[in-house]
Amino acid sequence: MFVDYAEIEMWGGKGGNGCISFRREKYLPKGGPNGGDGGKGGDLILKVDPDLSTLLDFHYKRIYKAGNGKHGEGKDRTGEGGKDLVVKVPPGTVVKDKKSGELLGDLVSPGDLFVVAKGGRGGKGNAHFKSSTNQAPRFAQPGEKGEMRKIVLELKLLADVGIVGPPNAGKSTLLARVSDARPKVAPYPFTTLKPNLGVVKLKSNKSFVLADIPGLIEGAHKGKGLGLDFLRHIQRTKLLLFLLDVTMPDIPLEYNKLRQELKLYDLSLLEKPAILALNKIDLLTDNLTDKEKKKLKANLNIPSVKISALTGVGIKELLNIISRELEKGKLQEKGEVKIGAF
Ligand SMILES: Nc1nc2c(ncn2[C@@H]2O[C@H](COP(=O)(O)OP(=O)(O)OP(=O)(O)O)[C@@H](O)[C@H]2O)c(=O)[nH]1
Ligand SMILES: [Mg+2]
Repeated sequence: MFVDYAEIEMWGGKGGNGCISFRREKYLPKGGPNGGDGGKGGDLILKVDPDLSTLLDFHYKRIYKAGNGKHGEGKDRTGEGGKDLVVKVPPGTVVKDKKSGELLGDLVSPGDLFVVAKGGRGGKGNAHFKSSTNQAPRFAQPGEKGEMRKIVLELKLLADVGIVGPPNAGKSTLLARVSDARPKVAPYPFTTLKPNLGVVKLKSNKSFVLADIPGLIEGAHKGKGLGLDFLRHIQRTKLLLFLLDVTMPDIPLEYNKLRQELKLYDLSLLEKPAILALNKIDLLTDNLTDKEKKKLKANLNIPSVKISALTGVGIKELLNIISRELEKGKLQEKGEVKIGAF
C-alpha cells in the first residue's frame, strides 16, 4: 500500500509576560499595582482539508510555530492572545509521537481537528500579587513556553475510486494504463492478490487515487475465490468503477453477480455512486451480430462506457466521467463540518 510520510516539529506559542506597573494618579503618590496579565500563546492545530490528497507540503516545511501571546500592560490591560496556527492535512492522516510511536490522532473526515501543541499560559501581572504584607509587589510572572511536539504524519492513501470486477476483466491493466502503478497483469484469474493503488493525474491538474483490487466472484461471501475481506479497501472510496469483459455472454447477469456479492459484504457499498466500463472492446469485430448489439445496449441504470485498457480506446471518456462524478460528490460533501479527535 502506498504510504506518504512526514516528520515535523510543532510549537504552541509562548505566553506573554505579566506586567509590573503601578497606578500613577494626581494626589495619589503611591498607587497600587496595576500590571496586566500576559496573553495566552496560540495553539497549533491540525485540520482536515478534503482538497488535499498528499503530505507533499510537509516535505518542504518541517517546523511550525503558533503565534506568541503579547505581554501584559499597565492599567490592568491583559496582553492579546497569540494567533492559533491551523495547519491543513489530507483526510486519512494519522498523527503519531515521533519518539514513542504512540498514536495521537486519526484525522478522517473534512473538518476534523486535532490540537498538537497547546500555547503557553500568559504570566500574571503584579496586580495579582498584592497582599497585606506586600502592597507594592515588584514582580510579575513570565509567560509559559508553548508545548513542543515532534510528530510523524502518515497517510494511507485512501482510494477515491475502486475498480470492482470479476477475475481477468482487465482491472490491473486499466490501473497500469492510467497511472504510474505497475501491478502484475496475466491471462489467468486471481493474478492480483492484494490491492494496488495508483495516482491518476487529470488534465485539469487534479488527481485521484484509483484502487485495483482482486477479482470478485459469485460465492465470494462464502469464501470462494479470495473471499471478500479485500472489499474493506473500497469501503472508503467515493466511487465504484465496475469493470466487465465485454465478450462475456451475459453482461447484466455478471453485473448483478458483482452487486450481489458487494451487498452481502456491506449493503452501503451499493449506495455509492458507480459507473460501468465494458473492457476489451478491441476484441469485438466491427460487424457486431444482432445479439452483440443488443447486449451492448442493455440498460443497467448506470453511466457506462466502452473501453480497451489494452489499446487505450475510450480511456479519455472514462476519465472524464470519473472526474465528473467525483466533482458531483464533492459538491454534496461541502458544508459538512465535524469536530472530533481532540
Ligand atoms: N484484448 C484485450 N485484453 C485485455 C484488455 N485488458 C486486459 N486484457 C488482458 O486480460 C488479461 C487479464 O488482465 P488483468 O489486468 O490481469 O486482469 P485483472 O482483472 O486484474 O485480473 P485479476 O487480477 O486476476 O482479477 C491479461 O492477459 C490482459 O492482457 C483489453 O482491453 N483488451
Ligand atoms: Mg489484477
